Amino acid sequence: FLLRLLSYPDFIKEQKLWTTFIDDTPHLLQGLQNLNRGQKLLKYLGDLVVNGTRVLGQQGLPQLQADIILPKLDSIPPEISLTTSAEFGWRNILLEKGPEGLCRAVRAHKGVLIMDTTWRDAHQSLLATRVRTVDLANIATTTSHGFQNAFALECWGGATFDVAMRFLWECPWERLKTLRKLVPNIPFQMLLRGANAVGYTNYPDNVVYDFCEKAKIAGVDIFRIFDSLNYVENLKIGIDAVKKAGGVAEATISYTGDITDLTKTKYTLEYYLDLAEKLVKEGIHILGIKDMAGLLKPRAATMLIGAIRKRWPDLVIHLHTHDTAGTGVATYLAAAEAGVDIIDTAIDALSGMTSQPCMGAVVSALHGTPLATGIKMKDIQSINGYWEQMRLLYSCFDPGLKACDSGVYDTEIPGGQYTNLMFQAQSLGLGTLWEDIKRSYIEANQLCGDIVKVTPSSKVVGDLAQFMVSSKLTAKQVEEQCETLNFPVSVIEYFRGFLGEPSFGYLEPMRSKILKSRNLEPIDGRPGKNLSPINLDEKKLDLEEKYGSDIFGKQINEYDVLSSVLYPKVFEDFMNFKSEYGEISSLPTRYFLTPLKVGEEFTFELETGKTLIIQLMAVGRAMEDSKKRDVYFLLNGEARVVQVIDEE
Ligand code: 3PY
Ligand code: ZN
Repeated sequence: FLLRLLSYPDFIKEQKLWTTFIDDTPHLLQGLQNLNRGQKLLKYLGDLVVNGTRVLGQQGLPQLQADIILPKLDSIPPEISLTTSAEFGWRNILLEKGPEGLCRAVRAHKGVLIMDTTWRDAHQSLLATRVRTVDLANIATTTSHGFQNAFALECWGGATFDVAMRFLWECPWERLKTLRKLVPNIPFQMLLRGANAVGYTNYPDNVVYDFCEKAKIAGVDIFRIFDSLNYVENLKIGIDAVKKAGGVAEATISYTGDITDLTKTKYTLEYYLDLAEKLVKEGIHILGIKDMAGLLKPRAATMLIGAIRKRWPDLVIHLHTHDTAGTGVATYLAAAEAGVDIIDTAIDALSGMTSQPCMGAVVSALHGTPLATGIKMKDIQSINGYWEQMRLLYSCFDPGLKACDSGVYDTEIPGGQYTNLMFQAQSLGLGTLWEDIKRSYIEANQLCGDIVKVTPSSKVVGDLAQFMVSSKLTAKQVEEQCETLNFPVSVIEYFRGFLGEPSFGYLEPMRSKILKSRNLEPIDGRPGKNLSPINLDEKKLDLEEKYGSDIFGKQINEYDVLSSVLYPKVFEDFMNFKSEYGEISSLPTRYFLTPLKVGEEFTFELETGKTLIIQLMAVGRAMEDSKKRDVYFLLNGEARVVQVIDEE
């Protein structure tokens, strides 16, 4: 290829500058880029063959080892569903009338609206957040048609941001931009952890503002803003940042406890109404109720939604729950009767238990009533056919939860964390460990002051629970020995005040003892107000210097700057991965997770119009001195070899 390039007449005769040459001959540059990408991709596949599965946490291989069948929708001609996106949807109303106009239209709408969480929370809660962009993009156009009456698709934020880079080696921003192009008609919603953005700790305010601005530009319409302690000062920053970015601000109450239990005196109906009042005062567009652990029983939904609706007749109310105990559908039906506007469901194959309630169940339960959702059961079934395959494709990240767990009313473990903790307990192989962790989680929550548990405060409680189990400590012992115990960092940071203020304060004298014995000053008030702004322009220059440019252009853009600020180490590892293996996000998941067998061949589209046919030919022996192995492929009929270090 290089010989061909050098013999190119313009390059030789006119001694063109490389840059003009690139502009004038993009086809040649494309060829070079493909050559480079192809070789790096083979390196990834070779590595998989020699060293086995690469994605951390992968247990075994995908159960689905066949080509994916894309569904057809009865409602539209088959050729359209895969090529052209739908045009009509709630996003048109948003673009035309702005956030306030959207909210007015929602309130005027008779039925209950559905947000589909399949692309974010459902796979975060069931499949360790491992669903890749390529598998979302493949169903995106069809979804734009099938769910065009949906209020929104939740597709970004929460854990998807760091997991994309950390485990899938893909850029979260590119995911958002890709999906946005394919779904122009349905609003996109993201989960924003308030002053923690999409991280696990508070960031300087300017980072939160810049993050929201970029997220809006890249494609987010609606931002669900929550704070892991329901700390209003933190929530305010998120609300302001979203509004300044021009997004729809859905400020959120995180629900814990049980308002129907009158013996519980902390998280009462009054507590939630008071919080809602404070949020409404901030000029929010939508009020979210985030029941991250699935604790909102049907009667509680009637009480809470009923009271909010009565006090704020014009306010759009959006309810989110998890189905861990199995009461999710009943809760939604009660909420619908009480005046909720929007409810979150997941496509059937990725619903239930720690995920959202089943879309088909909710849609059919409301069908034929004045509260009908506008989504057709047939379309749900068609799109579900795709997700049934995905459930098998990602089986190696599925902890295989078999049943509901009404014990969640005591443990209060959020859906996403539940499967994570269970998966960890399973991989350590100790039979009773899971029970021990659940018991300690309840105690750890009390030690933290009986707090709202949602990322990142849930991580604090989970870390403390795991610490108690591994150190064989009771709550009493933790309290007694708190001055000397080697607590996880997250626990110390929480007690210092790094996350903000818990609604009912800390457990005393434990907090004071922890800080005093370690000579730590408490942080009062909103942590972000003490953090110096990060100079993002300077940061960009630093990164540009570090990663430079290749002949195809700069390696760093302004989105990468945020990725690096939020997750410095994860971003660095991601960039290192890319420099070794290239951009592999279009590689089909089956081959991303399964090593090829000798002789096996597959075909895929690297990018539009560029098809690769790859066959594994042979694997050489490890060289004695370097442990390297040659791995031989055919790439579009040409022999290629890559060298891989055998890490065995
Ligand atoms: C997240 O923050 O990722 C959550 O899903 C919280 O529920
Ligand atoms: Zn959730």
